[in-house]
Amino acid sequence: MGVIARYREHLPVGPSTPEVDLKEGSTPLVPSLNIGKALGLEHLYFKYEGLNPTGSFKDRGMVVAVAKALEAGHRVFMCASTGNTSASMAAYAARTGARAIVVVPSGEIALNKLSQALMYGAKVVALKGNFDHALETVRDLASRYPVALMNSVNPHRIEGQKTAAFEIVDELGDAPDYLILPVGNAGNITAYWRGFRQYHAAGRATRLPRMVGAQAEGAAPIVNGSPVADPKTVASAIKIGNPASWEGATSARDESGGAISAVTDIEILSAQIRLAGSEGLFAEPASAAPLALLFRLVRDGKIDKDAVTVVVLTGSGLKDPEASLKSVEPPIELDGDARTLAKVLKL
Ligand code: AN7
Repeated sequence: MGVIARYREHLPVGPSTPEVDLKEGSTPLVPSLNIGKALGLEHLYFKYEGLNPTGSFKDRGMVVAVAKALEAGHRVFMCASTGNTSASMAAYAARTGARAIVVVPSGEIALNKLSQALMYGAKVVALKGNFDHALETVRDLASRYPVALMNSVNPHRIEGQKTAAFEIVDELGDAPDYLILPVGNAGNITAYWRGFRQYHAAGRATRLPRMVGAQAEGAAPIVNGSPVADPKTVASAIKIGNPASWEGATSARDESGGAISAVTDIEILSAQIRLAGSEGLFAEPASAAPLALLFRLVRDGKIDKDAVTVVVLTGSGLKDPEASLKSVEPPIELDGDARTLAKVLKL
């Protein structure tokens, strides 16, 4: 079942909305076995969004945005992207026979995300400049031409993405104490907060979580309180200097009593490798930013040890292996037999 079928009554869909799905959503909430123990946290979970059909959480919002765009008669979809949005939009366009045009910052997105958009048959434009410039350009174009803008400024994207909050509450039986996630264009933190509030209002949860957002230090406009002209980080998914949903992020933070803080690239890569090596969960660098922040919050004594904490792993590690390979030992090159192999392995 996809997210529209599963959460229909909470979504802006009706009888004239076409049925679209790639069986997205319903991703696992994996309990931590080792990191939680090491940190002294009894109830640590990872919401593994990398298991969505295109490998990131973007599929949740895209399926709703695509269904609504088709309902409105659109047949050309367009977005700017740091990679995952473009992969997701291209997949749903392929599935529904629509045209996909994606604009990515030239040379700035992970190869595997680019390969997804190309394989799904999108027209890909690599635009000189950063993501913020690409988004500005696409918004300008969409205001003048008959194309459906599929970035998270499209309100249906946020509607679909809020279903991840519903799933967490459905599985835990209540909202967690902390929800920690990466913040780039800030659509997802906006969406989760809406989802938690709606479920709370509907009596499905007795409490609301504190919303904690992680930005990368070189791309931390919300933490700094002003846009970053030339954002820099190894986590290319969140290399964004002027988030479209800025207001949504600060509201989520302030209304929930949460925080948005920055972590360094070194902290991100070391959290990524620890997550993979001690939990068996490979997430892309952007998705490791919230875990890096959790390490710091625990170190600073800011997380209650018996709190229920959910870290959102927004995208699969397979999206951007190049970034991750910099922080692990390369394979051992060997020409030899079992004896030489055993010697090299010190068995
Ligand atoms: C893995 O694909 O902005 O704060 O164009 O791919 O909702 O933007 C991706 C963002 C976190 C940040 N983790 O979410 C895009 C894009 C991953 C991401 C984010 C992104 P938002």
